[in-house]
Amino acid sequence: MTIQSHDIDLREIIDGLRRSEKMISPKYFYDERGSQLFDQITELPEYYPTATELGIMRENIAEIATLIGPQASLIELGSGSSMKTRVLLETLADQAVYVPVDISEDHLLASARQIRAEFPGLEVLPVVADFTKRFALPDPTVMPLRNIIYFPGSTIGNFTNDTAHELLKVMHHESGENGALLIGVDLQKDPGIIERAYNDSAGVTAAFNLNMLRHLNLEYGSDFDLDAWTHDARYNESEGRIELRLINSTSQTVNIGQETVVFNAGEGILSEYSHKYTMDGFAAMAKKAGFEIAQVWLDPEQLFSVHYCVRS
Ligand code: AVJ
Repeated sequence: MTIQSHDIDLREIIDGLRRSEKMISPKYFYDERGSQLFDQITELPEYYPTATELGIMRENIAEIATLIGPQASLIELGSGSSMKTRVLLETLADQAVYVPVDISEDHLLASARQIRAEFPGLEVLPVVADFTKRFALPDPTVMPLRNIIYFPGSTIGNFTNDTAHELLKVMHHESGENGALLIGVDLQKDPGIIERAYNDSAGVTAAFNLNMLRHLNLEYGSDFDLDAWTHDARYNESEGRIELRLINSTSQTVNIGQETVVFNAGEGILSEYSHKYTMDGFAAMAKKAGFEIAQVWLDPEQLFSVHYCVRS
């Protein structure tokens, strides 16, 4: 990380803590330990999204590969450990380039190295970037025929309507002339199923949430008293989203950068939204950003959806 982007992040964090409801962006979950904890979340029995999406991909992979076609550049936003991508890369025989984009550098480079070893003919060009802001695409040695933006995991759910729209517009731009978007979208369902997915019995999601403060202490020199915070996750039915918070049990003053932030006992920090969509709701959002849903695949229980969107 450059000194400059570090300072910009610090400013963003402090600004979030100055709001009437204190908040920190979920992107600060993902240091090395946070990325590992997230990988553990994806293996929890209660966390249905990953296994369900993987099942949808496996079930429909031939059709997906046909839609993508040969010699494409697959640009994955928030690639993490690139688990779901393997299913794609194994089937896309004549694939030109894979561009994994992630904010967690060590994790990204390690999984890029692994993908390179597993797919020797594939050009792998990792980009360390915060994909919520515009970033430059790398230059591949052979010009791909088209760009496919891959955004699995329902990471879109982290964003409120306005910012999700902005992000979809960036993807629209980056997909280029005859490009497309392949996106995983978690669906609205029985709130009990959703709440259990974010309150797992092994406590991994709690550790993941709390790791954010540990990350801030290490990387941005804050002094959150880590023992004083607990994990809270509840489904907001009217907004159709899970809300993760860190709740403070004591009152404490936290130093961060050159500033101090006061927390009352019981006060929370909003750390994540995870929006769940209806099919129509997502289609409307995609349409506003210039995408048309050309194909959609679901699991039998209709927990999760994968959409193939083309430019309208
Ligand atoms: C990576 C944003 C899709 O919202 O389900 C999992 C993150 N947070 N458990 C999600 C997450 C807590 C996850 N996304």
